[in-house]
Amino acid sequence: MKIKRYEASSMEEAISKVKADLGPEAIILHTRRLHKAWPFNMINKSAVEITAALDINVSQPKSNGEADLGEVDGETIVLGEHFDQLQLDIDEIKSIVKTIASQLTDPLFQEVPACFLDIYEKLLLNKVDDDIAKKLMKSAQEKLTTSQMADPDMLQESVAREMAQLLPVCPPLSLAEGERKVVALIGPTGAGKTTTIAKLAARYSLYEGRKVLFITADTYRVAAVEQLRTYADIIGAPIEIVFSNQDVREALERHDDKELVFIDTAGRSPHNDAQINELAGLMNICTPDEIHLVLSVTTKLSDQMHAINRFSSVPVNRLIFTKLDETNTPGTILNIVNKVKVPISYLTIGQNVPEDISIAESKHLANIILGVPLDE
Ligand SMILES: Nc1nc2c(ncn2[C@@H]2O[C@H](COP(=O)(O)OP(=O)(O)OP(=O)(O)O)[C@@H](O)[C@H]2O)c(=O)[nH]1
Ligand SMILES: [Mg+2]
Repeated sequence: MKIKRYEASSMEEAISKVKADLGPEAIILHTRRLHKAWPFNMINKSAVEITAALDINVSQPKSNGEADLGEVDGETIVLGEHFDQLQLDIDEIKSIVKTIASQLTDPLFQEVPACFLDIYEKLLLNKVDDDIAKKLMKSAQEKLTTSQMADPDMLQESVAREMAQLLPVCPPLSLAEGERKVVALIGPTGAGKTTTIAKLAARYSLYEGRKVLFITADTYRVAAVEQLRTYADIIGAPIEIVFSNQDVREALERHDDKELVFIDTAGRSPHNDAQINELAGLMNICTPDEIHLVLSVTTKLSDQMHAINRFSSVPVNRLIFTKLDETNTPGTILNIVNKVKVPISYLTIGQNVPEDISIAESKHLANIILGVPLDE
């Protein structure tokens, strides 16, 4: 086998050279483009290289029993080197094909179209359940045209719309003329019950001129009563401290002119059955129109779920998520409401009373979960 390499400025010219030199029986083994830099890289010139072979059995049979050698530009090289290079190229191609094939068969690429990968990653980072995230991508994709899918804003908007449908919310507290509403906030210790009551009461009292009453059943800590009393004084609303069920009945009767009664309860440990039973008893006496379970999003998902299960002996009909300003993982909200189907009433986003509270709105919350900054 005789092997030679040819360089020319074009493929046609290189092939002519091969033909002229090795004749029409020559076999082309390899072609490649060369980019030759001229001195000082002033000009880039492209050229073509052909490696061609001629079976010497055809033209000039070898009879001296030498090893199978080839000749390139006058040099003699071992033919095996070419096969080694060929083998390396084949291995590289095989590995590329394998990567593509594995991507095509990877369930992720089947469930999450490539254009959604950024959003998908963000959702997982924000702790949205993998199953829910994939479901969202799928339903968003079904509603988009191919050209819409090329637009990142459109993708985000579409996922936000789909997510909003999974986020049940309820209208804010409202009062018809002459109506009275009793609203209780319950939940684990330190979730933000008292602060949230202060925010709500301040808004309805100061902005809407509603007559507000505070009742606190949190008599376990002196500081707890003082905390609520401070807010009551600022708002100019009365506060009743109740120690027994009888106290609750009397307080409600005494203040039958109040339009909005906010009942603050002591933080209860979801692990303490006696505390939960006592709370359920209190709710039986007050029969609130609304019972909001207050959960801090800074608490880990499993603890939030545990609290929801334990507080379910109380007829909770609203969820308030607090401390959204302190979390990077708001996706847990979506996971929770996807399981418990209780609507969200309010979100709180800071310690300031009364500013840092907002009425839960599905699309706005979806944007928060998607990582769109709060003030957008
Ligand atoms: N960053 C932040 N802090 C909040 C928010 N809501 C409440 N807090 C803070 O959380 C802490 C506990 O709030 P509280 O309102 O006393 O909570 P609680 O549920 O009444 O607590 P207990 O009565 O002890 O069960 C306080 O320091 C509040 O200022 C919020 O939305 N964001
Ligand atoms: Mg409190």
